Amino acid sequence: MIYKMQPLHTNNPAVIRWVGEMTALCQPDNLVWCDGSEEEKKKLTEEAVAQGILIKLNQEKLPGCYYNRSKPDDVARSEDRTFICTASAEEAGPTNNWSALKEMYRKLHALCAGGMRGRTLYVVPYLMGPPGSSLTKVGVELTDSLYVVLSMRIMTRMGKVAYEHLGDGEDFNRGLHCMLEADPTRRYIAHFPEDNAIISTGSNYGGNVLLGKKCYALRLGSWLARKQGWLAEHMLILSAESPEGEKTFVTAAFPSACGKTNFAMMVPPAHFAGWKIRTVGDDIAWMKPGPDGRLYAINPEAGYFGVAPGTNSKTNPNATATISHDTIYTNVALTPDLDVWWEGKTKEPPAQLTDWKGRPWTPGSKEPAAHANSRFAAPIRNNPACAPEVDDPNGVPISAIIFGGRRGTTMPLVYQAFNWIHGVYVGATMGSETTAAATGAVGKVRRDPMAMLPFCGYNMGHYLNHWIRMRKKIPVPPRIFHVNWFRRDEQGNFLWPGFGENMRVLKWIVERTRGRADAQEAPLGWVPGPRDFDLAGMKDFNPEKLAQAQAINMEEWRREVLGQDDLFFELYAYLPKELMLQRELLVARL
Ligand code: OXD
Ligand code: MN
Repeated sequence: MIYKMQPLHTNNPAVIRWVGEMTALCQPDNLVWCDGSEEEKKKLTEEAVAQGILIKLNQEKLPGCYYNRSKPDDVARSEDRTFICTASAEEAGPTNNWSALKEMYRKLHALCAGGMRGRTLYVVPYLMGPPGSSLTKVGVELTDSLYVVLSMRIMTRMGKVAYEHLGDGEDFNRGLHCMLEADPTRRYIAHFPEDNAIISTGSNYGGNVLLGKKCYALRLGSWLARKQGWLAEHMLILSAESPEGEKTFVTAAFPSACGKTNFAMMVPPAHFAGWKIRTVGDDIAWMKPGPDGRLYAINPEAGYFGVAPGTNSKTNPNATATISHDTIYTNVALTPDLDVWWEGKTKEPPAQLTDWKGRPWTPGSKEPAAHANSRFAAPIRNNPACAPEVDDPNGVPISAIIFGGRRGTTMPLVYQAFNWIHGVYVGATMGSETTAAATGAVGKVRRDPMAMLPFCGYNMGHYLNHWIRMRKKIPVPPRIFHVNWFRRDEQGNFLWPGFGENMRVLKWIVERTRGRADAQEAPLGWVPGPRDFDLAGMKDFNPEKLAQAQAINMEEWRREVLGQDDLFFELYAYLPKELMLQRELLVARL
């Protein structure tokens, strides 16, 4: 096939050679080299609308916004189809699906052979991280999905900037996405860490196909981080500025769809006048020790790929503003005048909608109007609370790392680990109820070490060892905390109001890192005493309720420690002995 002559935007021989090989394999009818320009965005958006891939939303209400409806069986990450492909199964470890490298290449090359006939292959160069940072990495994604091209343009720094960073080097991620009609029987999300390569087939869902995000920044990122002595984590990054102008940077690891975006964009209640919370990132942190011995973090992404349901001007006003323009929505519901709606957007649903499957919907309909994992992709700069540091190549110094899951019982609102090693144990044993972000059962507690279970690109036991070893590389380590916004009383009501009120927890954390807040020693770690936690101005809350939210129930903790057994058993051969000791110490304290 001879492709129409067009600008390649790069002379990099390795890129040109690889694109040539993949083109020969997939045999698209057309080849388009993307440059990331505004004109290109306009042209590709028009094409996506003409082809029915995107629907243009009401431009008066939602300027620059478009809508995509996916196939109903392609709505979430497919963890059971996600593979780490290495020479030995041990490298992938017991918590990952493993495939022998050669075997998976053979299988996927056979699936992709001629897989783009009649279609266009887009070459999408992108940066993960701000230009000029030593952590920043280059990727090139080849995809036959216009939805992916336009979403990558939001989620990464896409275009010529990536080729400029790469120069004539060969160190870039080779990502091939062959959509194959989003056919679940041909769905594979395969990672080849030794080759810094990804092949994703048979899906068009963001988490499976926006290859810079989960695949590169987390799975391959974590592999590289271990080799090179840094951390690639499933964490938001926020800045908390006090009324005196003192900024404290914090990261937090919560599993998918457990409120990272809400926490990263939090608006403090009136009582905290003068405090400013700004977002550096809402999903991924790359962190490296800096010259002053502290841990510095960058957000490798340039956009938010957030869960729509539950988002409204009360739960997350900054997200509401962020997604009011230049956003791609997926699988939400549509109003007759082409506005968007999802469960929890307004108290009363509109009288008439088109649901995420394209069917007429009314409030009497049995199924939700929007899919539980319906999403928005919006540029990071849309956020009115975007931190000015997002483009700082040096990153931001981290004072606290917070772990947290979605737990209806057992876990108190907040506690602080005694030290780094204890904090690694707290993160490693994190449990959370599963959500709609991945296909499978929802609401089942699973162990999710550091919220990385689906995203660790190598042996989880080695990953926990890496965390333990990092202590020696960080002379001034962040303090480590655990939070749980989701604990319920016996009637099933949430014990803690959450959202903006989480500022109270954050303030205690900030003050702890600054050595200004007191704490009491408890079996789990340090906890705030009644005078150390600011409850002023709270309606329907009092110290008794706080005590209930903080309570340690021995029966629940017995089950909790036993519940850690599954993970410890699975990882036994690789588990750092420090974690076994921490477990013994916890049992002794309980
Ligand atoms: C995400 C996820 O999309 O964790 O961020 O699933
Ligand atoms: Mn995530």
